[in-house]
Amino acid sequence: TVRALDSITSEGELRRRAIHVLLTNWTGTYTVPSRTLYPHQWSWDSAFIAVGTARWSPRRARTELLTLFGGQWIDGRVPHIVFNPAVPPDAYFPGPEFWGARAPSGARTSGIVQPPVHAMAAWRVHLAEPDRAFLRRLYPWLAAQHRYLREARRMSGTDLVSIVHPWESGMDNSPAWDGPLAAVPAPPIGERRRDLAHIVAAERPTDRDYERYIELARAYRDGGYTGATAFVVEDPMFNAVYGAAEADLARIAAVCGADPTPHLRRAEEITQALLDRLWDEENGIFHARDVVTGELLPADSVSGLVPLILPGLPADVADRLIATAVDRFGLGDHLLPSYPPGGPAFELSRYWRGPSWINTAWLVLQGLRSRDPDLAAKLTAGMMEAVATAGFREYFDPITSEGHGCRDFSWSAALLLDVLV
Ligand code: 9WN
Repeated sequence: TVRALDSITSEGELRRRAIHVLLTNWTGTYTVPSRTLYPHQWSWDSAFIAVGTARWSPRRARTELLTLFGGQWIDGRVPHIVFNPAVPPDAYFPGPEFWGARAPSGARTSGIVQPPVHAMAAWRVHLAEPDRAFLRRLYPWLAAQHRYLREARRMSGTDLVSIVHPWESGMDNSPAWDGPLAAVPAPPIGERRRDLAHIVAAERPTDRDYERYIELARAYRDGGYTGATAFVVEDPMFNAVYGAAEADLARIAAVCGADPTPHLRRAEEITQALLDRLWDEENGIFHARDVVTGELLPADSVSGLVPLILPGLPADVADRLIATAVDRFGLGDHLLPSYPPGGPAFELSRYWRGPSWINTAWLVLQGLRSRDPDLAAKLTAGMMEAVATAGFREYFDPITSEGHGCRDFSWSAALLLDVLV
């Protein structure tokens, strides 16, 4: 009983601290991912933040999502950054001047997207406190977000959507992108990086990576934010989230009195296309496909486990994915790394090349809960242990839980609140 009491007390303490981080990062209309490193509104961050915020203030969670969609473009895209006009333009690079884009609302934004977790988030916000008026308002915007992906991003002509920049994957310097990025020219960018004012270089992407990120973004911008870039990739996590979000859009449509069937059909089509195009039967994991060369990209990444969230994933595929997560990613022994510790590109503390992140753990958890409750419980315990040991850091050493990246990182706090319930 003493043990049980200890763990209850520490869960209460974790919850209190998580809410404190979210309060500190709240601006009045949305939550910054980090006051120092990321002082604007980020697209998929806001979706994760809404999921956790709904656990203590559903009203704020609704505002978070509605504010983000205030940056939506006419074509339906939800930009990966909506810039805060009150923040000095040089606080983050590349800032509003570089992107040179405005939403119809007047908000200055970037021109690329991030994984469409938003319908998943909106559904969870509604479950925390049912609010049909909120869903009715958001549904057409979510539907437009998905229409943009379907119409502008099915670049292989299949049911999968492509990303045209590593930032769109949310896993910027994943080893999966090393091959396609090697082909991108990299003119020097000078001293413009701002991230290195806050975080040691060894925990961030390299200058070579940044040169390519900027070159790809410049080329896409100069093409009017349409068409392809030199980097066109079908990513398993992006597409799995897109499929799972269609399944949640069906639920949202039903509450709004709209027809859920097109969403359900699309969720099935996306699941099938993932199986046809990205499932690597030999290695028991989903791999990204380079749409420029047509080749599957060989690096394993946690992205390749996220299709577990698809409700229609066949049981034998799910079983193999879980086995891969246990055998190669150490799921059950420690927090889920972004890249397998035994792999040739593994780095303990460099961003998306090994460290564990709370958001990808949370996504995998959504798929594990019904399929393997024991492993799901271990993963939840791993998430709690990481933040109890290191605080709400941006990412963690997968073995020791040592914290890396920025402190008081919003989605680490928000998603912890969600799993503490
Ligand atoms: C570029 C905000 C974002 C996350 C991404 C993460 C990182 C930005 C950066 O921070 O990317 O979008 O400046 O490195 O990779 O997943 O959304 O938290």
